[in-house]
Formats: sequence, structure tokens, C-alpha cells
Amino acid sequence: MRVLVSGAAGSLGRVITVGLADRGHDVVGLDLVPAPEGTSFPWHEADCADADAVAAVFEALSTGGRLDAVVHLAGLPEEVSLPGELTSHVITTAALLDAMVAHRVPRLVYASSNHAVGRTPRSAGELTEHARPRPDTYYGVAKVAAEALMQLFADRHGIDAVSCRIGSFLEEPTTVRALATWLSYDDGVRMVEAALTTPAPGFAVLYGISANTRGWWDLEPGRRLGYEPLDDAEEFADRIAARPEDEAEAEFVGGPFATAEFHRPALGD
Ligand code: 15L
Repeated sequence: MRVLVSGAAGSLGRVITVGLADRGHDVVGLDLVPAPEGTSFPWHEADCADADAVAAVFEALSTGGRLDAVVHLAGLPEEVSLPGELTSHVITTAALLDAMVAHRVPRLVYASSNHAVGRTPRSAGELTEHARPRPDTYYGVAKVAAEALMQLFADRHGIDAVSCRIGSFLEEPTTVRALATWLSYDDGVRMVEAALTTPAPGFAVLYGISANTRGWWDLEPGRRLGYEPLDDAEEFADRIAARPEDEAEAEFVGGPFATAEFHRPALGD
């Protein structure tokens, strides 16, 4: 498939682009910054929050053949202000979806986050795809809104849009929480490839974690889309020291983002 990957220079992007290229996909990188040294696929520098810049990238790409999908990984990975989060996650998703409609690109795979449902208490039991939006931060609010946009464009324009609510995408888990929420690099590539290739998903949500022994997020929605995780954080368990924060981080899906440390006004300081 010919796939445009936004946020290609980011922590997710660097892994996913190489993984997809290794699996034979024709990857095109898109980021605010130049391609990392040694990048062997085409690259466009643009801000995904700038709709005109995004439209220009799609226009340039249209001369090189059909684009089959967009993998949208661009966006701040942490909590900033509400306006900052909305720009970073909602406006970028909107700019890409508008360009996809204009150029008849049929599929979007999105790096959403567990923080869209991060305030769901652990005591509620298994976290399923039907968990209602329950963000833990403005970051989570923006992920919820980006998912809503995907649903809207799926309904209005028939775009297949798979939202991957990712856990902790790390080389290895480093906290007790991550023993449950870890997404390994290899499983991350498997997840994105499944979301790209599964037939006609419409709008769908999956939980992006590995097959962690301690996981409590439902893996079935991903399996239905062809995502079969193979790694398990448990192999790292004996290297992880307990911390005083572990208990509070275990209370809600979003871990530290759901604690009082992140409480702040929606607007202003
Ligand atoms: C995310 O979505 C964030 O981008 C990252 O900073 C971590 O908080 C991660 O989730 C997580 O929940 O571990």
C-alpha cells in the first residue's frame, strides 16, 4: 500500500515508518521537521495543523500515483493547554480528513490514546471498545474529539477510520503500570498494519497494547481487525522496582494523567 505517515519523525513515527517499509509498504513521511538521517523513503515537511500546507502535500503526492491510506501519528504526546491540544489533535485530524476526501484517500489509521477513556476506574472491570468517552486530561479530550471527527467522516464520506487507543509505546516497560499498558515496537507495527489492511472496518476502535499478562483492556476488538499482539511485558517484570506512585496510578486507565497532579483550568493559567 502507498501510505502517508504524519508525525513520521516522532517516537511512534520512527518505528512505524520503518516497520511498514520493511513489510513492503510504500511509505511517505510527513513531519514538521526534516527526515532523520538515513531515511530511505520520500518525505514532506509541513505542519498538519495548517490545512493549506496539508492540501499542498496531497496535491504534490497525487502526481506520484494513488495514496491508499494515511497513518496519523502527529501530535503532542503530553498534556499542554486545552487550545494547544485541540490544535495538535483535532485540527490536524480535520486537515488530513478534508484532504483525504478531496483526493479520495479511503482509509485513516489514527494514534488515539487510552487517555480518551483515561478516567475510567479500574474497578469498572475490563475496558471494552464500548467504554464511553471519559478523558483524564485536555489531551484526552482532544483524542475524544478527534475520534468523533473520524466517526463523522466515516458516516458522511464512507472513509474507513481505525482509532488505535494506544497504551504505553516504549522500547520496554519502565513502571508497574506499563506492565499492563505496554505496546511493544513490534506489536505497534503489527497493529498499524492490521488497521491498514483489514477489510472495510468503517469506524472502529481498538486498544493498542501487547498481550500483557497484567492487561485488562479488551484485545478482542483488535483481533477482529486482524491485530494479534505477540509480546508480553511480563518478561520485564523482575527488572521493575515498585514506586510509591504505583497505587494511585493503578486506580484509573490513564494512570498518572488521571491523578490530581494534572488538574488545571481549561483556559488561562
Ligand atoms: C499516551 O497517549 C501519551 O502520549 C504518553 O505520553 C503516555 O502517557 C501514554 O499514553 C501512557 O498512557 O502511558
